[in-house]
Amino acid sequence: MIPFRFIHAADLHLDSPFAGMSSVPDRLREHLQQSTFAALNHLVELAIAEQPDFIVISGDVYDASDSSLRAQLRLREAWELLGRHGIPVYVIHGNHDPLNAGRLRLAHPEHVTVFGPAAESVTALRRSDGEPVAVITGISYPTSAVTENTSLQFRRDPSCSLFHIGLLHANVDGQEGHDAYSPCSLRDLQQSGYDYWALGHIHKRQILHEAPWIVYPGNPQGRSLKETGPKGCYVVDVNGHGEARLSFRALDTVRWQEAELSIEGLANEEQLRDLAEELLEELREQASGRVQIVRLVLSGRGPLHAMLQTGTEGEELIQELRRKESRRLEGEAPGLGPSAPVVWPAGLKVRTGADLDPEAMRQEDSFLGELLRMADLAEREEELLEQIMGSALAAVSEDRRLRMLVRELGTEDQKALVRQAAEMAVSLLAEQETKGGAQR
Ligand SMILES: [Mn+2]
Repeated sequence: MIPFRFIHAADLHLDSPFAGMSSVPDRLREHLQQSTFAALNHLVELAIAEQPDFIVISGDVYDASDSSLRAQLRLREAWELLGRHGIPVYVIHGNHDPLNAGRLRLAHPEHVTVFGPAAESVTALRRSDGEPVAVITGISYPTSAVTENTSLQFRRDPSCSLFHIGLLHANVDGQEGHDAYSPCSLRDLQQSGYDYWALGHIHKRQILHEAPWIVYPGNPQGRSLKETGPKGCYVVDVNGHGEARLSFRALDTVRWQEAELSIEGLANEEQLRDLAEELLEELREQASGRVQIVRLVLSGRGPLHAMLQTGTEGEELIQELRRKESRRLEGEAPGLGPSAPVVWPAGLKVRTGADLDPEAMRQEDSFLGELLRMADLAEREEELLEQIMGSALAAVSEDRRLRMLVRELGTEDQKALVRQAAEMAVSLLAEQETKGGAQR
């Protein structure tokens, strides 16, 4: 085999609207709305710097099937720039940008290969000498919902010794939180004989298997607090033995993240606000030019827990932090670049506990002790978890839509709910006990 290099990206979702961000200042919103295009530019810059033999993009290039003219023009600009540098691109379409979409069809330049609705294969060449280095097979979504296992169409020609790359937009092993399109199993992919499955669809970066490589690069730009952490693509180097080495490269200009803050030892709201401000400043120092959108996660046990249960205190804290950040933003020169890395407090999650000693309570031969032990058990035994969820939600089970919503909850979500319910019950009941005791 001949060594070569390629870049694997997916789910660009160009021109995502960021519709849910009504509370952010206009300048920040504009920056957000440009962020999917900025990630595309970073991808092109990376390719020009790294000189891969080709790029593969595994679906959902556009966010919407009626993709804007703006998105199409920006994509064409990117294609042209790559073309000028002699870098070919191989693309499939996914559920967000299927082939039957009513969008304007700008013709693709010759160095961009777009795969059709049935699996087809092409041979990729090394740019330096035109030697064949890889077989690339791809398949695009003809419509927005593909429910058959299209991975079965990928068949390796056993007489061909070239490195085989499969481009597929699919949900492998039914991952939660994404439509079960093009459903297939890890086993299907392993048994196909392909060396590298360049997947798209799931936005969380993950390497499901090595050699054969089964890889989701994730989307190159996070779009909500559900898509946290560094986002980018993989640069893949294949050596003369057909062994691949992957290197992740961040492409995002806006980073979504959660930041944890413990209320332990805090006596009042002022202390909490001061600590939250300190945390945001720490994040600002680590920004390296990126805008950060942050959800504070309050954790730990302390006297502030009860106050945070009403919801209003937490909301006021966030409003206060936002006011401060907005003022800072207005005072800055235009542009949200390296000189003024914005850290926007987007939300608050309260995971705190009452100022109790649950460890001691767990040992108690009391109702509260029993309650805590049962919640612990539900974390380990799914049968008990189901039973608790079933009886707690019996009242709403008559409603079909509510029933469906409940069914969509993953096991982890259910465990978190039971944990939260136990915590709430214990702190309310413990409070009652204290009050009762005082009266007596
Ligand atoms: Mn997608």
